[in-house]
Amino acid sequence: MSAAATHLPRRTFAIISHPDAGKTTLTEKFLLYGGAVALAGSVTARKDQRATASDWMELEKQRGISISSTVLQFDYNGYRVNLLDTPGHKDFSEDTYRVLTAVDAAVMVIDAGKGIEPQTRKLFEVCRRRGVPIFTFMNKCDRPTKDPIALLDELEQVLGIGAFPVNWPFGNGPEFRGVYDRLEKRLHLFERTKGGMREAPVQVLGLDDPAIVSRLDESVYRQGRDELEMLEGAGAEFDRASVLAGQITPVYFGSAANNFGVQLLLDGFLEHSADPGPRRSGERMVQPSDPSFSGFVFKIQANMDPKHRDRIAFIRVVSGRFEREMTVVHVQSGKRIRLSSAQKLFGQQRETVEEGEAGDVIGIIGHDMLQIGDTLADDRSVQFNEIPQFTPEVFAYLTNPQPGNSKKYRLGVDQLLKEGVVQQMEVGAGQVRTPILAAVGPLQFEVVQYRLKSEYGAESRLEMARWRDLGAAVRGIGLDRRLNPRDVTLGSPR
Ligand SMILES: Nc1nc2c(ncn2[C@@H]2O[C@H](COP(=O)(O)OP(=O)(O)OP(=O)(O)O)[C@@H](O)[C@H]2O)c(=O)[nH]1
Ligand SMILES: [Mg+2]
Repeated sequence: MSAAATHLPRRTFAIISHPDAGKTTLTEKFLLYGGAVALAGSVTARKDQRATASDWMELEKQRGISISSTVLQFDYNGYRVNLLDTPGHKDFSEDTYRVLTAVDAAVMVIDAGKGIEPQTRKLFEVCRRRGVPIFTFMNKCDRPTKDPIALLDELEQVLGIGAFPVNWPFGNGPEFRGVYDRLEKRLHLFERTKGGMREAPVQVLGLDDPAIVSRLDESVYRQGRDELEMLEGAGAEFDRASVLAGQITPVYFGSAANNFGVQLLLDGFLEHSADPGPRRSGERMVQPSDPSFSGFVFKIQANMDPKHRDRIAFIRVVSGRFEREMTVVHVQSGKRIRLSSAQKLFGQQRETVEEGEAGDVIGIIGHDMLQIGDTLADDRSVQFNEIPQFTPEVFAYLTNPQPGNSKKYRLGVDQLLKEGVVQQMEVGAGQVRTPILAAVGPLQFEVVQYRLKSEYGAESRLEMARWRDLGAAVRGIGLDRRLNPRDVTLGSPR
């Protein structure tokens, strides 16, 4: 890595939304435009057969949904981008919420045919509470959408955030031809490519260019112009300070699958979003410019690479410089540890990273004591407390049906608990304490069982705990329906 490259400004952001709005597809297209992949994953392939850089887990490929967030780092246009694709399904929202602690901005993807869906709304609220600026991508404009003006109204009415359309769609659904960039005052007309695997050819014109006639239906052109006039009449100016304060969301229209509007979004986002921000440690804010190194673990994932059965702790660097081989304090244990095996991540792929700075996400291998939420720092008085904890809503007993296989079973369960795939609690009183798995949603249990089998070769049997049974068990320690993880002995993964 050259010295110049290490001084690239950083952008660290998550892509969030309700399931299926197109986060992974958009991620893949960012990578395509960012020059990080040569061909975008098989977007037109059947859902169960696709191959994207971010949905690398076997179960994700099979189901066509994202289960676990993924980190992708690449350089583009003078920036070092740390991009985190998150799962939309609410059962995996714990993972998504943890990722939101590690980013400085979010791109919220909305299916323009559906408008704001429940999970998008929840994630938006989390971002707002954290003061994270939000950029909006109205996706799937290649299919019939809601009226664009109504979509802006929805942002304002449902989410209570001001909306500034940075670009504006020309044509709707099959007639969708392009977008007008209101800041640059240029119309971008796109052409579809087969499967959207390559960048879409684009023609950029002024709004009065006579060449438009040959490319656009008169009615599409008229309508676009009328709507633009109306927007200009409303008189709002683009104000970056309001964007960074989370009061206004810049809105971009497009179609991730067809690569329409993707580059405008990426370029606009990088230009208008914020540099890495500070994080709180007790009473003080640790600034990115602070020379001493600090960071925290926001995610742990094992077995990402079947060739190396190891676990990676994902760290967000908050301040100072990271250098390979550096020794830092693991604040929770007070021990000094050497960060020799540090990796830069690109989905499932990784390569050794020599240095990093505030905003970067780095993978650390081989320190089993690291847990989600832990702080690594030069200064042992720094301690971040970023990671939210969820109140579980579903509970299950997990048992090993193959006593001869208990070593693999135990190893797998321990690891998945450390990753926070589910939580473990103990219910009951005195001598009779039974471990029970607790999760936000039942799909988390499915992931546990699937991963136990595929990554550890361990069968398992799961039995959902009914509230009635659980009630009897938890009454012993004085709990009721409002069972809260803090009130229950957490099976220590350490
Ligand atoms: N028509 C159309 N389909 C799209 C577009 N973008 C994505 N899709 C499709 O929408 C489906 C869901 O896309 P994903 O990218 O997996 O959605 P996601 O938001 O990552 O979903 P989860 O991670 O499971 O929450 C896929 O079948 C995509 O091909 C688009 O611009 N137009
Ligand atoms: Mg996804």
